Amino acid sequence: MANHKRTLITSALPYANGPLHIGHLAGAYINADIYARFLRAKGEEVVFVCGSDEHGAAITIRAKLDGITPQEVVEKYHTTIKKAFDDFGISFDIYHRTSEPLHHETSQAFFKQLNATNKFIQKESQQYYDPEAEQFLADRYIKGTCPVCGNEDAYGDQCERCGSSLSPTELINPKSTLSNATPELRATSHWYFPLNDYEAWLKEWILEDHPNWKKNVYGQCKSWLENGLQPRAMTRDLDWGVKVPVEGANGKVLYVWLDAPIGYISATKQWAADHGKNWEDYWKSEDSRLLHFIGKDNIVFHCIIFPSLLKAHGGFVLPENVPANEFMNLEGRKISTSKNWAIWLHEYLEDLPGKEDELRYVLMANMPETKDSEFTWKDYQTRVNSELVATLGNFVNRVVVLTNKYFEGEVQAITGAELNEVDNNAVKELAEFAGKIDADLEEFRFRDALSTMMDIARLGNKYLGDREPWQLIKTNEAATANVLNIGLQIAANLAIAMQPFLPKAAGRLVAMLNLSETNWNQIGQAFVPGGHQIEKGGHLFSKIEDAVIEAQIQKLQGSIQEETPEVELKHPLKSTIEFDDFVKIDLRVGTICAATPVPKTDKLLMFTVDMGFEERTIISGVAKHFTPEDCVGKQVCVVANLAPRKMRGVESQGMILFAEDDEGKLIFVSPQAGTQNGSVVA
Ligand code: B3M
Ligand code: ZN
Repeated sequence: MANHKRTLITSALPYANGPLHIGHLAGAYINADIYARFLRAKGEEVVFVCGSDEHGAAITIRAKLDGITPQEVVEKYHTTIKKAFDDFGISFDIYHRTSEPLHHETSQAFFKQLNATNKFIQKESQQYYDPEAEQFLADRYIKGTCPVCGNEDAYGDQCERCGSSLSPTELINPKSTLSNATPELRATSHWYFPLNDYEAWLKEWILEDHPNWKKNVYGQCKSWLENGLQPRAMTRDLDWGVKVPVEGANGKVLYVWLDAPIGYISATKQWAADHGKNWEDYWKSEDSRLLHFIGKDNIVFHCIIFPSLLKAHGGFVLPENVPANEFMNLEGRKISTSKNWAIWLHEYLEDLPGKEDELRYVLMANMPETKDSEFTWKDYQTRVNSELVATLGNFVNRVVVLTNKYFEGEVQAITGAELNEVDNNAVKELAEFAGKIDADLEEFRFRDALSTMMDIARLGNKYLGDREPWQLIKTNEAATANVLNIGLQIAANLAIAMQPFLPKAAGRLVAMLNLSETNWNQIGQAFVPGGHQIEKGGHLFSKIEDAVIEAQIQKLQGSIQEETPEVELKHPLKSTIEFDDFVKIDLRVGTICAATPVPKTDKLLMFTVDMGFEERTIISGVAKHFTPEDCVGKQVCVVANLAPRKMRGVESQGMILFAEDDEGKLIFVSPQAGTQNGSVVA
């Protein structure tokens, strides 16, 4: 591990275009939070920054869907997202936003510097333009078929199914998501960053200097570099975002993936300004270490594009590591916002109030560290009930309750003469935890670290089970005092080790054990002195009942919105009507007994229709399709209760049904031969 004096931790800036779900937490936030809390517990200098990503097509598309302005979108979701992070104890030192003027200034200055030092190429290109919406289309406004995997819903910049990064012109059968029109190519001028010029440097910096990066991250970078890099446009034709700060760039904004990572810098600046610190200590000083926590879909931006931009600019530190996670699936399916297949954090808290740490625990235990992972409600229940309640909570409760019961809550000093081998082994095993969680966390192995933390509880549980102080008290009070002392040392160790993982429960345990000052380096030690007074016991966690889980599973199944396969309809389906509306229509069988052209028009035919119970005069606009002779004698379906309408001075008393095929050809809708006139069609 390189020498460093301070650490800047970043978590991906979530788009402020919707609420957060469990996949977000498991991907880039809980892990970063554990790491930040761990460094703080060790007394290291650390700043943990994040904020809302409020630009880009993600926002404008949401605004269009919701029928509100982009500004309203970001106001709404910035607040929701910030609250969810707070609720789940994600301990950012600052949660900033890219709509802040400080961010606009910072990213514009960055762009200007690159522009002034000729780091861009300005180039005219052909770009997709939506002739109906009359605007150039951002990559995300174009959908089509992925040339790599055939996914029909690929975006202009990326296929979310196979992960390929695309450019809009690679899409097969492109469509504008604004109007569904087929976009056309038009000339526009943009600032390109020649990423290919950084290829050799990137190969050395990543492939040679950072073989320690996680396999999934290193592997993705390697394949990007092997496939060769292309210049990337750093500006966009869009009216929402950071304005391009140079002459002749009207109507253009910075590419969101240029502006968003600079959000880490502006967030640090704001934090420093608020706390009387110098932001450059974190960004421009060699003894500072930069870590980006992200999900796998952001790897290229954080490992290849942003570092190259920082390098081109000069003067900035580069990320020392980018411990990206893979994705978390939910009950056997990919989490999907559009299909509403997700557990939304705000809804979880409404349904399971006070259970923040429980969710943190299950997400950590299943964190998609090296490959995609899975959340299921059954697993949630099992882990909470058997690990948090039956192991951790039960152990703590027994020690605390028994110490109160036998010794009025006072930790008894150890009586050496009464220690046996089981006691000595427990103390020895406890000592082995020193530095163990650290080793896992330093290498971003969060699942292992969590399980090591739980091993402390397992040790405690086993120890109490072996020594049975509730039996021992009947024969040997001094030995019982020792057992409870050792049990309490284990519980006190847990109270410290839990802090990065389960901050709320750790707080409750610290209070229960009446520990005023703890520090990370106490892990492994029996540090609670004889004579120390603890508080009354209580359960750190409570059992999740079957009914709760059943309700969640039902809720999830009931909320999914299946997407109907997209078929191109010449006549798109009309909106749904109720049955009650349908039965208002009175359809009858009739026979056309006379047909004549309506004078002074080449469109209309006038029919006399025998309805069985009466004759009707009906005018139809079908003269271009049929001659009168074609029609006479045909049996047809008639809308018999349509309000009469005057056409060319004649009252039309109903409507004859025709089918129209894709070529626009009309066909009579006729019942089987010999149907009685006047029959009801229903
Ligand atoms: N907002 C993409 C995402 O939420 C983007 C991350 C920006 S990090 C600088 O996946
Ligand atoms: Zn694909």
